[in-house]
Amino acid sequence: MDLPVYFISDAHLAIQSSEEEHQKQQRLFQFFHHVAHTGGTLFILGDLFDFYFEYPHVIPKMYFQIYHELFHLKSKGVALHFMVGNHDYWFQDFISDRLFDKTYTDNTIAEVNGKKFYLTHGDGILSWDRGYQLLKMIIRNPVFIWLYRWVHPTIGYSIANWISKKGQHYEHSDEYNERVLSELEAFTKPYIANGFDYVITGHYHQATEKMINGGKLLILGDWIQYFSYGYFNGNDLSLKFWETDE
Ligand SMILES: [Mn+2]
Repeated sequence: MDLPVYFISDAHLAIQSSEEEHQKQQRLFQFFHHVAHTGGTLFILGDLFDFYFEYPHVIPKMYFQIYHELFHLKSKGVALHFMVGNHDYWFQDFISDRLFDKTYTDNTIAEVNGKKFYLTHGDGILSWDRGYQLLKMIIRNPVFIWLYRWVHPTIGYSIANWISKKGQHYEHSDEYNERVLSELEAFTKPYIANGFDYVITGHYHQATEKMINGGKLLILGDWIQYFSYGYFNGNDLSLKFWETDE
């Protein structure tokens, strides 16, 4: 991977447009322009889209601008890596062959400049979240996906929009964040003990970096409330926050 490497996750770009959504996307695109300027690699660790479902001949049109911005980044020579999350798992070849240089459907390891990374979107890690682990099996099930693909897109997207409006609030209490952090620390320790330098995860909508036994756990935050990103310059990995005037 070319240096520097930028890591982001959880932009949850919305199906429906709104002024708030427009502001959020403008901020993300400013960051992209910065990345285009420095060059390197952009690694998106999942949930770029709040809902993405691609069909053999059809892609969702509401994300036109992000396709455009990503394609621009790519044309500037920035390498684009995308690990799909629990909101954008249902891609096809537009994502994997046209837009991104590399797409990952599962956790992966990477070695950059002699440093070892363990990369995960992060869903399904929490020990108390058995219900989610069952849901993850269903939404990744090929038969379920095959069936959903035969539902008319207008209906398919209405269902997704309904679910997305019902649920999802991403601001968590300090107490909840502490509980998540201690689980993720326990998850990270064996990797550090086995020679990894860094574990990076998204999904939890908290922006935290923590040294663990000489390695580091980085929880990426999001592009809804934190506008945070991981930055690896070849020697060190750090958590940064995008300021609009950068
Ligand atoms: Mn997620």
